[in-house]
Amino acid sequence: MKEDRVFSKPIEKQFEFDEQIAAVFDDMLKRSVPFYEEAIALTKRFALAYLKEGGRLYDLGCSTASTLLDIERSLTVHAELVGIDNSPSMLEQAQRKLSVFGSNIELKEGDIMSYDYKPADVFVTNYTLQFIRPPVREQLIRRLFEATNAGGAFLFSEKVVSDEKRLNKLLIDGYYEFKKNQGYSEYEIMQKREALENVLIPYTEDENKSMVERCGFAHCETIFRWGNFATFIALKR
Ligand code: GEK
Repeated sequence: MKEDRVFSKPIEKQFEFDEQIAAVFDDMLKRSVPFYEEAIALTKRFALAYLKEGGRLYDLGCSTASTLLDIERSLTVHAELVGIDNSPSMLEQAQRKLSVFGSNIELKEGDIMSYDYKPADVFVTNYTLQFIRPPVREQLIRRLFEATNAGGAFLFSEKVVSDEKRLNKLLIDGYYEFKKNQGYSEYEIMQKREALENVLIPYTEDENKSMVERCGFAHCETIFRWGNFATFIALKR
């Protein structure tokens, strides 16, 4: 796995999911998202519980398809697994992995905002809603709710903030310490923070929950939280 050193040089533009990021992406996520592997393991566990025989699961912002491959390996039913991403570089990396594993996952290049979703038992969007502009984020969730089969689930992970000022600072400090412990320098951390400014817009845990409930999901539960990262499940009755 190629090591992520993207932000060790001065940045020239806002954060983009381009070739440079895609090439180091698996390493970047493991070292930038606390408990990434555990969050994916939980996503898999809950996704499998709601995925029915002959059903369909979408992973929105599937990047290099790590989550989908993990789910496919544990499937006990016949189901269609579809990954959507609008970054051709990410999908190239994903396709390479799919070929190595002889996978049947379908990859689609497209914008998750306008994609024509077929009915599905499970929607997954891990660390991706945060990149959707707030004025249209709820629109997307509403569309996902409509496409979710009764008895289905929506699983999502997000970076979160606190609306209590001091707590929010402590959460951010804790996160930077995590990144330092993963081998990122202070310079790299600050550069990435700058590149993500106005690109990654996190909500509070409560804002995420009320958003999906406003869109029709009957219940939303936090199934994992470490500092400013959380994984949720929302159900459609
Ligand atoms: C993982 N889920 O490994 N349409 C399609 N794709 C998009 C859009 C959009 N509008 N906006 C962003 N993306 C993965 C990690 S990364 C999270 C997800 C991160 C895609 C973008 O190209 C990228 O691949 C992904 O969403 C977000 O768990 O890098 O922090």
